[in-house]
Amino acid sequence: MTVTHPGAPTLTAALDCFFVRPGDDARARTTGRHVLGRVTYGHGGRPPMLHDGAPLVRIAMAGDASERITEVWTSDRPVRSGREGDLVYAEDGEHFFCAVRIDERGVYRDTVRSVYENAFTLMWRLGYTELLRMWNMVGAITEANADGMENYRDFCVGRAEAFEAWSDRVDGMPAATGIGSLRPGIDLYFLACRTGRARHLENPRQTPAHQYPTQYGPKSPSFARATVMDPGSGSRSALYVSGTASIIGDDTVHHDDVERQCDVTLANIEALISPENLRRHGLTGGFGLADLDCVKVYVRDAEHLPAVRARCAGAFRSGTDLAFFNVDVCRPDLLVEIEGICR
Ligand code: 3EB
Repeated sequence: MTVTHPGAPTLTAALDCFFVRPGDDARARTTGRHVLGRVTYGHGGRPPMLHDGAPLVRIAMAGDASERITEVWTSDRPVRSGREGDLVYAEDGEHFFCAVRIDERGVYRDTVRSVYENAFTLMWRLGYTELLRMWNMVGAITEANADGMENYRDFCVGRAEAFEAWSDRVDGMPAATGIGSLRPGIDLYFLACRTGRARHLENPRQTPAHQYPTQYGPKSPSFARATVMDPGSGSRSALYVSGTASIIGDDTVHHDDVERQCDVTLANIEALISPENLRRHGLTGGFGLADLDCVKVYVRDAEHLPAVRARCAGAFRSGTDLAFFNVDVCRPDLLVEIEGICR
């Protein structure tokens, strides 16, 4: 969905994202730009900190079979960064990046609720009232907490309570990822923007996650299937695709068949980003799988990685920034989950 403004020069989007691998020269990609945040999907997980004037988030996502990447968010505007309690953040006047870690505990719900509410309070106070994209990495995601509830369901309760408490101010739930990590505790980071620029999309093939029946947990997951950020004048729009899995309606389909789960996941993304679906939401334009970039692929079982890599190689444009992680997915029967950004 390249939105063109007649006569305007073609500018890159104000907000940009790319992956850096060990040995890559990141400086070439940041020349003339300002870093809003760095997220290392690496071996050691640590609380977020300020590094080189920007938040640095380190999440334990790289096991033997995963790549170690750093996701770098840059802006064409100067960035101001800071800390507020446990929150580490940066802003460029249009976009807000924020990260926080929740240490391991027996039950997460109350802490998740207060961390989310603290984050909403901060972004709101700084004038960033619209959520764009959220990532939640949950350690031991399908294991039981101290009450015997799955950690993911426990997390979903606290998150839903925060969204309920803020429903008069936070307008809709954004695109998100909820995925396993390799270390106990929850790492989360998110992007927000100024009012009036975000539109949240649902997928006609899938029940909205916030309407899942209670068989999946006492509170349904608080996220949309995608969020479109309206371009500033002369910029390209971006569509943020949530973590997407082999779910039709609210059912996991093709238990124990990773290739078919991959195909359903890709078909779900294709339907979500299609011109038809954007039209359904009153938007023009649309995308295909070849437009997806900054793709992250989460695979539960290491032995499935070759098959998933092969399927993805056939689906995405060569040259797509693509990273694979060997981590648990939020339902035990989901073998793969894929996210990305269209622009
Ligand atoms: C699903 O569609 C798969 O809890 O934030 C995907 C994306 C999933 C985000 C979240 C969960 C989340 O329900 C799981």
